[in-house]
Amino acid sequence: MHKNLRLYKQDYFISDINTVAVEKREHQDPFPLHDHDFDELVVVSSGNGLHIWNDYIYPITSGDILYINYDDVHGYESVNNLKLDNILYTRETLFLSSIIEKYLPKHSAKHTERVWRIQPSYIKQLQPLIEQLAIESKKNNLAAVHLSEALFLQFVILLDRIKQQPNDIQPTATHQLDILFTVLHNSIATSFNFEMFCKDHNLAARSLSRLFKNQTGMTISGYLQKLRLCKAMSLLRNTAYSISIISAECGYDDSNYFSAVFKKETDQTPSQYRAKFRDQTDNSSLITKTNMSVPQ
Ligand code: RM4
Ligand code: NI
Repeated sequence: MHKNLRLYKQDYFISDINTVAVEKREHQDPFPLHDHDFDELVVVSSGNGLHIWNDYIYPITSGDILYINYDDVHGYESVNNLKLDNILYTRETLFLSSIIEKYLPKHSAKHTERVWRIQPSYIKQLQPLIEQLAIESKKNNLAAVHLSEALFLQFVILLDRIKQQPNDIQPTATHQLDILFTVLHNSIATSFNFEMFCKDHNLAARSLSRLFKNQTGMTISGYLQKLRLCKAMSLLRNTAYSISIISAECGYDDSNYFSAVFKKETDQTPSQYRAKFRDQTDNSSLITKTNMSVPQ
């Protein structure tokens, strides 16, 4: 295992007794992969960028709320005027832990349950609370620490309430496509059900598929198939994985079906494709299932 950058509480919290801190980023620069010895709530207020989160890459933009666990590895890339606020907290040692915990996603929750997007108008409403918290958390007396936690509690309750609210305002077309692209890119190895996706995100299926077609010239399933084949080609070139492992990594349960699709789309079988590259590559540089993780 290689070591990532690790950020420490002592560099961001005003003293040992503080349990909450605010780090505002008017311009979040690209930031290398890291973990922390504290948890982090990220509120994105404008701009956009790519958020690398463990093995996933998500486009992020205004209204995104992310709950990062201390042991998550994350970072930012391709940022564009990305503005965010980090609320750092030591989940294990909060004085108000028993109440605050009720409003935080579980440590074990999947990423998809630790990120959501709220209307930008809500972000505006939350801003004054972040400002207050920023001021309070810079004091190191016990009352200020308690007050910071009370403000943090207020913050997570409001976020939870916003999340519960029926979201009847349709996100903009760009927003909808953004969410769809993200989910598709994260569905290469798993199944994807468009109807379910639309239901979960409260989106109109017909107009979204039309939008998608206009934007990409492809159907949604055609696009996902392309993503899967690209991934398969990369695995065939760069790894020594068996065809059945590769078909599973690319979301195909049946490797015969995978091979048939591959042949239809590329005019060659997966093994023929691999052999073509194998002639030019030194086999020892290939990744085997045991010596490294799959390159993304
Ligand atoms: C960085 C970046 C990191 C955060 C630190 C405190 O700019 O936002 O994710 O952990 O600040
Ligand atoms: Ni971080």
